[in-house]
Amino acid sequence: MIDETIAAIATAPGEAGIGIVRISGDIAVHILDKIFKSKLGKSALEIPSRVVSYGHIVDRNDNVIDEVLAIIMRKPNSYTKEDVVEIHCHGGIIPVRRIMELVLKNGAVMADPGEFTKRAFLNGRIDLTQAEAVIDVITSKTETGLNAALNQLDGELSKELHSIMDELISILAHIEASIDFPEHDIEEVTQDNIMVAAVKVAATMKNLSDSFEEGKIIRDGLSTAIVGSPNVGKSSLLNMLIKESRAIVTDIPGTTRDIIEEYLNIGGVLVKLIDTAGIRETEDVVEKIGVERTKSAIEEAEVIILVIDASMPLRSEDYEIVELVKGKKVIIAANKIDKGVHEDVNKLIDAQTQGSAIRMSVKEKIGIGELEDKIKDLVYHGQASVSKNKMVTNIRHKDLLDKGLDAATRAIDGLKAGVPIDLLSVDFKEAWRRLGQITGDVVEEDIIKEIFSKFCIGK
Ligand SMILES: Nc1nc2c(ncn2[C@@H]2O[C@H](COP(=O)(O)OP(=O)(O)OP(=O)(O)O)[C@@H](O)[C@H]2O)c(=O)[nH]1
Ligand SMILES: [Mg+2]
Repeated sequence: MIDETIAAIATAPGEAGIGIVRISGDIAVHILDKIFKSKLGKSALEIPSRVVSYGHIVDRNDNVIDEVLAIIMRKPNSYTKEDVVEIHCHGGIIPVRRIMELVLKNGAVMADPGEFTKRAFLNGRIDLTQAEAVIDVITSKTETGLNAALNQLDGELSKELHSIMDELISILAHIEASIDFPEHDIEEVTQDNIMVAAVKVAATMKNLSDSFEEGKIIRDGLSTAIVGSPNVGKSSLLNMLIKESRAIVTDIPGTTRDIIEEYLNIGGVLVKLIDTAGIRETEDVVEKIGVERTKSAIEEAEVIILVIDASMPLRSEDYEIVELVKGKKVIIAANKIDKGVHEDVNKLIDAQTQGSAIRMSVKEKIGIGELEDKIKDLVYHGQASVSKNKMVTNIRHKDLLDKGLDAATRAIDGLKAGVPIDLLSVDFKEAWRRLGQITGDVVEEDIIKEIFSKFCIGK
C-alpha cells in the first residue's frame, strides 16, 4: 500500500564507514522527529529540506543509539516523490539494525526489494524503463555497461519509445478521421499518408530491436566458452586472461570437472568466460558429468574458444569438437606453440573459412593480445558503436518491441493488400500497447511486481 511509510537499510550489510537507513512516506519526518536529537536543538519538523543535520538517534528513554547525520528531502523533490529521510550512522551491523528497529517501532514498515524505486515509478517521477535502468546501474560490471544504463536512466530509451507511440497515435487519429468523415473523400490520401508513417514507425522499431544484439552483450557480457580436449591448456588460458590463478592447472588430463565462470573486461567489452571440462570418452562418473556440462555450455555460449594442442597431431576428439561447435562463432586457439606446430594444426587453421584462428602459447605469453582483439572484433564487427545512446539492453524490452513490430508489419501488409484502413486500427493499437508495456504506460501488475522483485532492499 502506497500510503504506508516504508523503511530499509540502504547500505550493504557488513562493517563499513557509514550505514544508511532510508525512510519514505507521509510520516517519515515525524518518525525522525521522535528519534533524532539535533545538536542545535532543532525539531526535525523545523529542519529544512536537503540540509545535513548533526545529532544523535535516541530511544524512548533518551539512551543514545548512535551519532548520526540526518537529511530530509520533502516531497515532491525526492527519489520517491514522497517525504524521504536518510539517517547516516556508523557502518556496522548493530548500529544500523538498532536504528532500523527504532524506525519500525515508530510506525514505518519494512520496504520490499525495489520498493523505493517502485514508488518513484508509481508516483510518476520515472517510467518503467528508467526504473529498470536503476538495477542495471547497480549491477553494471563495465564502464560501457554503466554508460548504457545511465543513458536509459536519463530517459533516452523512453524518449525514443514515446516518439514512436506518438506516431502511432497520429496514425490512429488519421484512421478515425477518415471513418468519421467518409464524405470528404480523403480515403486515398489518408492511405498514402498512413503507409508512409507506418513504414517509418516500423523501421524505427526494427532499429531498436536490432540494437539488442550489442546491447545484451554490453549489459550481460559476451558468453564465451573455452572448450577442447583434455590437457590442451584451457584452464591455463582462463587464468592468464583473468590474471588470477582461478582454475586448477595440472598436467593430468581431466583436471577440470566442473564449469568455472569469471567476468573479464576486454577493452570495455564485458566477457563472461567459461572454463569447461576437456571433452573425451570417459568411464569416470564425475568426468562424464563434466563433459555433459561442457556440451550444454557450448550450446548456451555465444562465442567458443576452441583450444587445441598445436604441438601434437590432432586427435579424433579434436575433430569431434570441431563438429560440435559448428554454427557458433568460433576462435581456434592453437596453444603450446612453444613446443612446435604440427602440420595437422596448420592444415586445420588453413581450412578455416569462417571464424578465425590464432597460434599461441599461454606459457610464453604469445598471442594473448591477439586473442583479446579477436573477441572484441566479434562484438563490434570491427567498429566501435558503443556510444549509441538509444539502445535496447533488456530482453523484456526486446520481446515487446518485436511483438509491436509484428503488429505494425501486419498493418503494413494489410495496407498493401488494400484492406480497409478502419480494420487496421486494431494492429496499430496493438503496436502502441506493446510499447506502452515497455514504458509502463500500460500497467500490468504482475510484470511490475516481477521487475521490482529483482531489486535489492533499500533501493
Ligand atoms: N608448453 C606449454 N604448456 C602449457 C601451455 N599452456 C598450458 N600448458 C600446460 O599444459 C598442462 C595442462 O594445462 P591445463 O590448463 O590444466 O589444461 P586443460 O585444458 O584445462 O585440461 P583439462 O582441465 O584436463 O581438460 C599444464 O601442465 C599446463 O602448464 C603452453 O602454452 N605451453
Ligand atoms: Mg582445465
